[in-house]
Amino acid sequence: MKLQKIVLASTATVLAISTGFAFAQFQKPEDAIKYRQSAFTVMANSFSKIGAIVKGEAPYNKDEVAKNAAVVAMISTLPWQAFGPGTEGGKAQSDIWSDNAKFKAASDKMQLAAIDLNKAAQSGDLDSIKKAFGAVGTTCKGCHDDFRKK
Ligand code: ASC
Repeated sequence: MKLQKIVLASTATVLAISTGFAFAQFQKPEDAIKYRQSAFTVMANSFSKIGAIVKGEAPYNKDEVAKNAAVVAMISTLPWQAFGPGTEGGKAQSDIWSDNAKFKAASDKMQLAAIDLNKAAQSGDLDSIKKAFGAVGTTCKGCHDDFRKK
């Protein structure tokens, strides 16, 4: 099975598992901050590679988009476990902890949009990829507006 297919099949499972409890352990708050920032960095790197294609700055290549969308879908499941109690800091706003339900809803939205982008990427239909890319970008921005320090 190709990586993308495995990711597609397993993302829903990972989502279901990770909603119930945080499974990462961090020694210090800084470790959690570093972990979540690293995950966002890796995700943004793949997302922007798709963005270059969507914006017409790079030629469309199905495998390239499929690979990067799979990375986005997989990595999108990871940062949230590193926002546990006592890990305030970095660019995270305090609302993440004071209104955690809203933060969780925003993160779920992003992960579901990333699954849609991955499906579109595996299908190879550029119009669907463009739509799904825009939808993911909206969820990134929404969360940044509400929960990330400027
Ligand atoms: C990116 C990136 C984000 C989102 C966001 C969309 O490429 O790093 O955080 O897109 O800017 O509005």
